[in-house]
Amino acid sequence: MIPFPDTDIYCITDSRQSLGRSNVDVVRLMLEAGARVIQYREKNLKAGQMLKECLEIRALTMERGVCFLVNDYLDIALLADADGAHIGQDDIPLSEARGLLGHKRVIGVSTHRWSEAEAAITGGADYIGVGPIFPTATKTATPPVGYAYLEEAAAKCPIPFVTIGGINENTIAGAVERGARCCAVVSAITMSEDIAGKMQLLRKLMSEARK
Ligand code: TZP
Ligand code: MG
Repeated sequence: MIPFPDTDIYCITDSRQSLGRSNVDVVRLMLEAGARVIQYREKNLKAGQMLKECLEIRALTMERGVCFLVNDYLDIALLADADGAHIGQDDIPLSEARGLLGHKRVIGVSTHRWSEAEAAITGGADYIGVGPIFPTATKTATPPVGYAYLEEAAAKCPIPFVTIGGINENTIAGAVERGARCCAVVSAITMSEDIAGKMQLLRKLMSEARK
């Protein structure tokens, strides 16, 4: 199993926002651009199609030693032999997910406030998502939580955390200045015609904001 990496950008798929490209094609571009973690997040396709894509993505990520996580679908994560899964507050609970996935696989949990982070940390999550920080066009049930929770997580979180929600070239420096170390990005990358160029720009803005 490939462990959760220490990295700057956490790439997430979304076939509805990929300029007509398949998730597999988008992931190929993310990998060519140096992504170290990929989350397959899909709200549109049927399970059979999702599994097919995940098997292809597993092969591509395995070749490069890239951590591959599946959002929501623990069955697909297991069937595709992904490195783990990502769950939200309304998904299969962490304890049950851990029972199914075991301790060798990564489990990440979305959180929107510190009390949820504490529960995920106590429950043995490998990392947490922190957000949505900014408004986002990507489908999510939760309104933006703003900088306060990011700053709290940056100060207190003892496990890796991933900052998410409306992260793009205009917002990423502000997030890093408030303590974001790894940023999860959907549309700014999936909607880009030049995924490598966009990832390079986001990385440069992050490293400049860290100075
Ligand atoms: N969880 C919190 S915000 C979000 C998810 C999945 C969507 C982030 O998408 P984008 O396009 O990077 O704002
Ligand atoms: Mg979910």
